[in-house]
Amino acid sequence: MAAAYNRRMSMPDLFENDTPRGREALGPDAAILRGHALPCLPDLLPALRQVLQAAPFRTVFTPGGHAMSVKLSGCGALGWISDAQGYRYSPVRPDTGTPWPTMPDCFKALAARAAREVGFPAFEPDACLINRYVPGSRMGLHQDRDERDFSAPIVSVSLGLPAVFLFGGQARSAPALRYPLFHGDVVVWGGADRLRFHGVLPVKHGRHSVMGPQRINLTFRKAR
Ligand code: MD6
Ligand code: FE
Repeated sequence: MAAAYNRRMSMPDLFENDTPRGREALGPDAAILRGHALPCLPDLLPALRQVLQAAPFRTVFTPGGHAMSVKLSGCGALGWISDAQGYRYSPVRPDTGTPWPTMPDCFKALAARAAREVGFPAFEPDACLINRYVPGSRMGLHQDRDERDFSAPIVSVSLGLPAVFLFGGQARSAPALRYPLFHGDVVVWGGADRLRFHGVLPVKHGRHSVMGPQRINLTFRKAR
């Protein structure tokens, strides 16, 4: 995968596909795929609406008892939850005790295609965490490390209002670079970059023409 990174660095692959969507390397095994989700939004947005009708956004509390500024939902066999017992994945929703909505096929296909483009050809997510950021919502620097197997990447899809993504190093203290993320952008990080610290700066006020006054982030993981 390092070879692919060198190839990307020496020859930006704007024209590798017929759509000049562009790719920005964030590391040897991490990249932003600009606009990668746009072609599937006609299927994805109605499917997302159905998932959110079945499992509405909820406020989630950290193990320390603080409300997270993002609101959470999810779909797939497993959902990420947080409460006084800690962060973990659960096959049932904490509010109802019932399973999470099924992950729509177009969600899985998008995540698998994005992962493949960054060098992870066998990505089969079993969890899709859905986060809603209203203006002012943020995500502090953290590692995604509640999954059992770090050989699978994380795939993150941005919808709605723009945000600034922080991508740091393997230690919290390492400096983080700032990357703007826009509606339809997809970030993939795995391999050597899988445990890098990352976060999102407070989302600025605004109204997105399709999504309204919010940013929604879908993060796909293989939890088990
Ligand atoms: C983003 N989100 O919103 C990146 N991680 O672009 C995350 O890194 C993230 O939203 C863990 C849980 C929820 C998240
Ligand atoms: Fe994360």
